[in-house]
Amino acid sequence: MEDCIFCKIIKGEIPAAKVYEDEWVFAFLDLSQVTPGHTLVIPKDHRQDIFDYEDDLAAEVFRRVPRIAKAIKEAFPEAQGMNIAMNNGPLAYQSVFHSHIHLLPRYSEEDGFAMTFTNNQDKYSQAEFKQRAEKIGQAIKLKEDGDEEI
Ligand code: DGP
Repeated sequence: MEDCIFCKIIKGEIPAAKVYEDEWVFAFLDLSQVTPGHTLVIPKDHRQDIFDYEDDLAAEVFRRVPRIAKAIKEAFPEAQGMNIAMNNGPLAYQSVFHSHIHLLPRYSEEDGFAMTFTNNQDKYSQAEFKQRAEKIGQAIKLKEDGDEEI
């Protein structure tokens, strides 16, 4: 896609520290290096975000993530863990609109990466939980009925 920095990186028009490339994905170091080895995995075909993925592309992209994650861990044995994140939409902190998966090796609680989950468990009844789950389940079922199995 024209005017997409990540498409330009794939084409070699903008320099990047390449980690891995094959017919489906391109992986390179995130410029911000939140932690050492912070890597982005992107589909070679431009997709804006997760909502833009079809099943086959998702299978190809996501099945490569564990292999790249293990390689990062091997290259940086000091890493004690890894956060894997995908920001979808501006509200979810997406700033580059060519979808990408962040692989962030973790070294310590003070290594620069932070993520907060609020626990709202006490605010909702069992009935509300059930209703929410059914709503999502129903939407998945509608997709299955429309020939899009998951
Ligand atoms: P996000 O906020 O999830 O959309 O993350 C976008 C990331 O992309 C951000 O962590 C910085 C990185 N980034 C932006 N521009 C470039 C670039 O030109 N080269 C590289 N290597 N990374 C970039």
